[in-house]
Amino acid sequence: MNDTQRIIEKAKQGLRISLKEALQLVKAASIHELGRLAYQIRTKLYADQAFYVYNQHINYTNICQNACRFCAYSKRPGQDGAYTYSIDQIKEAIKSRINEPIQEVHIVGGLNPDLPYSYYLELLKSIKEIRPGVKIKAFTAVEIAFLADKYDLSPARVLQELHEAGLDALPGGGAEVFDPLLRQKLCPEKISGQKWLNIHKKAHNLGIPTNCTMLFGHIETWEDRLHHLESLRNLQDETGGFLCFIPLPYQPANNNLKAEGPDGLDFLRMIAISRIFLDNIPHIKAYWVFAGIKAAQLALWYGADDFDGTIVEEKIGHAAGADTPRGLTIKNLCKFIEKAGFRPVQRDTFFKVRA
Ligand code: V47
Ligand code: SF4
Repeated sequence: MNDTQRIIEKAKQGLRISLKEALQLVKAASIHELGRLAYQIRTKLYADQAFYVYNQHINYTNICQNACRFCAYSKRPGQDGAYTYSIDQIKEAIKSRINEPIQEVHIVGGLNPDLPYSYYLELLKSIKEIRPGVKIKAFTAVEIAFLADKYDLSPARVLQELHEAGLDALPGGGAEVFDPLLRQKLCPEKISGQKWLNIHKKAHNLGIPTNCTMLFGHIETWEDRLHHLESLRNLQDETGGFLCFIPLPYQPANNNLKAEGPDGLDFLRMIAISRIFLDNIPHIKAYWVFAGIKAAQLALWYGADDFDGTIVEEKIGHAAGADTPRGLTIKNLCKFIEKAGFRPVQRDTFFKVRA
């Protein structure tokens, strides 16, 4: 048995593999070997189920004081195309879909220096008033750090106050790649990887579960990717607060980073190694909006178990050239999962399955 086979056998038995072993796997194992192993792990956990959520995205502002090089979404104040939704506009957006059984509202936006702290609290409260049963997954760790800095509050206090106003979970955005040198090239103004991790840790300690992401397929190496995954796995060992990992394939259009984005095989290898390496994070999401529907269907065979949701109004990936629909009906979402050979199972933000 060679080294690669030995690592495959180890993971198959449910034993944790090291960063070095994971590197050996992604470099030496064939796509079939990686896929088979990741599929075995996901099937042991979830059989033929593939999860999805009935959700609505709201990107409340694209005005941002940062200028991450990969971002095609953000605008400077006053720039053509800059927008901020008023609380009334957000209420209208929620009311416009009140007859649909939406389970989750996902909210993220830019770091808009003109919005008062009360805007964020009111936004959450207004949504819960209109839809008391809905779960709100809102504001990346980057937005939380921005509010804490701007209003001279601790991140824990911001999280607590938002939680009291209706925040149920944090999305996983803003993680990008944790390596400091790479981060300097990708998003020099953004909070450090360590700070991103600390804010998630604080959220977990307050009982707020979170997701986590990694932006991949640009200028990073496999070493960078696996170090990033190792940081997530270490924090999860401490807190157990991550629900889901989402590898976000880089979308190359309309931004300042000169890179191509991952091809189909790279995407599948990334999904597979995520399932194999992150033995303590329950769910791996194939985010159809960024991956494309066809690649997301395939990813279910390569370790992913979640397809995300109906979305309707995605702006971040589409600004950077994603050519997927802006949203899917529940009927089509289920059809794509079934056609891929899996059983669609509706879940909420916490991955609780609807009775
Ligand atoms: O934080 C920005 C990334 C993120 C590009 O938690 C880009 O369930 C690819 O985090 N190419 C926002 N990615 C999306 C996100 C997310 C999406 C769906 C579900 C969840 C969840 C989280 O998108 C940003 C940034 O990391 N991003 N620009 C780009 N050109
Ligand atoms: Fe701003 Fe987020 Fe875009 Fe960076 S990725 S420029 S923080 S909106």
